[in-house]
Amino acid sequence: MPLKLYFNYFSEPSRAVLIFLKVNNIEHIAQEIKLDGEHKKPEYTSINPFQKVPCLKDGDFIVRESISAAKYIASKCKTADHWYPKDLERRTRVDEYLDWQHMNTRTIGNKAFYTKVLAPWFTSKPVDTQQLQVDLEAVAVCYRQIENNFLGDSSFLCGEEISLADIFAACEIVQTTVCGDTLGQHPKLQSWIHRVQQKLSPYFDEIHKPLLNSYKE
Ligand SMILES: N[C@@H](CCC(=O)N[C@@H](CS)C(=O)NCC(=O)O)C(=O)O
Repeated sequence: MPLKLYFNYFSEPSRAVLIFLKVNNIEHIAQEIKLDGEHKKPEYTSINPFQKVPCLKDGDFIVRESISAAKYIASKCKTADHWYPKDLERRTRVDEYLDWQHMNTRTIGNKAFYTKVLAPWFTSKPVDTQQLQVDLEAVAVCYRQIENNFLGDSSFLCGEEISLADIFAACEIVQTTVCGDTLGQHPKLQSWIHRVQQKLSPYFDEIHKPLLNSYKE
């Protein structure tokens, strides 16, 4: 039975897991769950009581966290070693980014996306430009930390080969580009994202199309 991924195109971790499945040519069924309420209906809640996407189902086994799901896929489907290396130190570097990003790339980027896109949509009020500026400054600090503490002089976040860390990071970072020119002051990140995009071609662009077509100004 193929793996089943419940996902949404506007969800960064959903896109990361979907891209990982596709770039590894893993047989799967991808079912889009609308975030306008479908994720809270009993049918989906019985699969993921946290009412979030993504969620991975492998037969009766359900994984409700994106990073756990990606690691599960890497082990179960024996993907190429560079995605999630067996070598302890290399693997720990990948884990380190994946642990760090929850309260950094993800939380900080989400805040800017909320201010720019979601708050005006929920409240029908114009964008709070002062708040957005504060949020974008926090994004810039976070991106400098990624450049200095993860990317350094390497081609990818955890060394010379692409890993799960790059997929998750790139999906978060692309989402902030709809909030402003978040990459303008970060040429190193721009070049890195270009490399990631090429490695994940054509899936990276394909899976980001709904987001970028909806919000890019
Ligand atoms: N820690 C979870 C976070 C998942 C998450 O926050 N998903 C968001 C979309 S990106 C969601 O489903 N939001 C719906 C809601 O909160 O109502 C993971 O990485 O899988």
